[in-house]
Order: sequence, then structure tokens, then C-alpha cells
Amino acid sequence: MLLAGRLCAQATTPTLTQTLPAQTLSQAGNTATVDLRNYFDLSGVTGQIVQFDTVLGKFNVEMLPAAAPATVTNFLSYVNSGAYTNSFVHRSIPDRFIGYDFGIIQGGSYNTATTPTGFTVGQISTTAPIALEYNLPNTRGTLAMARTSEPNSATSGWFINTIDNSSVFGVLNGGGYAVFGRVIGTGMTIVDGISALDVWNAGSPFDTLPLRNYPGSGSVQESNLVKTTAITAIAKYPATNSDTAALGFTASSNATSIVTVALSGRDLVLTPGSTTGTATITVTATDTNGNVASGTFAVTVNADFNAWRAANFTEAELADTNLSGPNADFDGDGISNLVEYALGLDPKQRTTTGLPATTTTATDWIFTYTRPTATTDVTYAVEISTDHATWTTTGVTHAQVSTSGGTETWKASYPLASAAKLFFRLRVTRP
Ligand SMILES: [Ca+2]
Ligand SMILES: [Ca+2]
Repeated sequence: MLLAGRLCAQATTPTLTQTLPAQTLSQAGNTATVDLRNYFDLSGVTGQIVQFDTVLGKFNVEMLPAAAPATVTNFLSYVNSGAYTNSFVHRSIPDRFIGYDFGIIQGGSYNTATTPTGFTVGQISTTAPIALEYNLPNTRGTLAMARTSEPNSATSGWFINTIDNSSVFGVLNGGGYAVFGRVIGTGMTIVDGISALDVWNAGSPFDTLPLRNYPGSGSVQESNLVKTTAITAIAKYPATNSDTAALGFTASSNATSIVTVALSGRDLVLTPGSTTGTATITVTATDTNGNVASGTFAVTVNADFNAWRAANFTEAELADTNLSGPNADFDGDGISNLVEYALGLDPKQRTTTGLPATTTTATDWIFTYTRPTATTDVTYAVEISTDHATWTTTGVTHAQVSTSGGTETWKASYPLASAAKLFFRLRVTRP
């Protein structure tokens, strides 16, 4: 038995390629779409992916057309015609076998058809043999074309190297065996599962036939075979939610009143809810063999004046801007609806608390007010006047002083020595 070194393939399990960026949305506003292809990948996988769907599980293989272009084209033509449907692994040479200096599983030459009394075995119909393209070594995890001793004889039959067969299937062996794909992710766990099955002599060409649950005597049932029910070309990313792809996505929001998430294939759609605030979104990419990569990001939903109007006024009031418009004063407390919104007040109750306040220190005239953090669709300016006629922001220092529970307190100050008396006003503007 050859004790070949097992070469570790480059990791091709899912990765988060860059941090998902924080998003900002408006309350009851437009959705946002994140193309997850920009953030998740199977690193280094650029070729067409082909999925082997076997009774022992699915594994994916990346085509390597740079090494064997005509071989890839030939294999994909069999894949796309459905030639491998209901085929089976008809040959297994586990590396534990004495007397063999290689380890493979082999299929792609025979299929089955179920009959009323059992099943029949047929040969996959083949097209013209292809010329040998030997450019890569037969290392563990590579997919290669089976052939006879004639180098240019490969048709539909394939094999997977379960150990490093690069010497025995190298150029000295009839010019080599054409490697044209590699098993990706942790798909070799499925291949190894096939290779671990007991092997039986059912007569040539099935003299090394791997069987499942075979009692050791009696006729072989179709269910004993390692069926490859389908070999299919698949995309790396799903285009739709029903698409079979090498990667699948799930997503969740920890605060669905703020933002909800939905997946449309590889697109993540964020829909703002009615509540302002920040939610954490978690996105997970999972490959065919259950390997995952996850990322999280924050979505902040800011207030929107029209959403606030809709939440505070009836249909009839909304239709009348003299009642619900930004400059109207519905409750007659001297505070316009827009300022009620900007200060987080109730537009339908005469407001007596939560209003801006003035004071002085040893050095300054002071004006303080509190506003909701999420209200970002208006601008706030504090203006001063000494005569209640001319207003300006010149000389006014205006800055946030504290934040607490979704509100912020801001302070405007103006030098005490600059004026004998001073008027402040808060100007709220909706751009
Ligand atoms: Ca009012
Ligand atoms: Ca009010």
C-alpha cells in the first residue's frame, strides 16, 4: 500500500470578505438592498461549480478550464444533457486496499433504470473521445477523466483522487490523467464516506463495486449502489430563493419594529418599520456541506416628518394642511407642528413641559433644549437678537451637551457681556 502524503487543498469554505457596512434608513421610507455577493465568497473559486448529488450527500467541484479547457467543455456537455442522472459509483479503490498504489472513486459510465421487478444497469451513451489534456497533478481532491490505456480515449467516465496519486497518474503513465476539477469546501467528507464503504466483486467491470447496507450475500439491490442521482452545474450565489447554489443565505433582525429583512436570492432587502432606532442585522452564508460565515451590521432608522404626521393625525386632518401642515398649530399652544415634531412634543396637547429654557451663567446667556436623536430630517439653528427685530446666529455657540434614552440635550450660549438683554429663538427647517 502506498502511503502518500495527503495534500490539504486551499480552504474554499464560505468567508466574509469585507465588513457589512452600517445603513441608515428613514422611518416608513424606502427599502435598501444589499448585494451579498460583495461581502461573502468561496475564496478562490472562480470556475463553474458542478454539484454531485449522491445518496451519501452532496459535494461541489470547481471546474478548472485553464488547465483542461476541452475536458471541462466535454464534461459540462454530459452534465447539461443530464447524462449522469441516476448514474452510480461503479469502482472504488480505497487507499486501504493492499496491492493498489492509488486511491479513487470512479463513476460516470453506468446508470440504472428502475423496473417493476428490480432494476437494470445501462451504459451512459457517449460522444467522441477527447484528446488528453494533462496539466495538473492528480492530488487528493481533484477530479480527473477516466480513460483506457489509450491516452486520447476519455468520454464520460470520471474519477476523484482520494489520496495523492500524482506519481502513479503522472506523465509517465501514458502521458498522465487529465485533472479538470477540484472538490471544494468540505466536500471530501462525502467522497471519503463513499471511499469508506465496503467494496465487492460483482464481476467485471464491477469487480471493485462499493455498496451500502449490503448483507454480504444475495442479489445487489438498486438501493445498495452509491447512486449519483444528478450532477448539475450550479451558480456560486442563488439568483432566486428557490435556486440551488453553492452558497445559501439566511438573515435576521434583532428589532423587527425598526427594520425587517427579507432575502431575494443573493439580495438582502431591508425594510424600515414604524419605530425609530438601531437594529442589528445578522447574515449567514452556508455552503452545501454546512460550513458557515456570518456578518453583522447596524441599521439605523431615523424619524421622518411625514411618517410622524401620519402617526399623529387622522385621514381627514392629513388632508387639511391648516390642521396637519408643518406650519399649522393644531393644539393652539403656539408651537407649530414642525417644531412639535422637532422637539418630540405632542401636536394634539397644549405643551407646557419639555420646552426650551433660558438661564445665565457668570459669563454667558444660555439657551437649552432637548430633541429626539432619530429626528435627522430637520435642521436646528439657535438665533439671537437684541431688539427682537434682527436675528442672527453670529457669535452663538451651539453644541450637544448630553444624550440619554433616544434624546439629546443641546445648549446655545452667547457672551453675557455682549448685550444688556438678549432674545433667543430656535429655528427649525425642513430641507
Ligand atoms: Ca402646537
Ligand atoms: Ca403641543
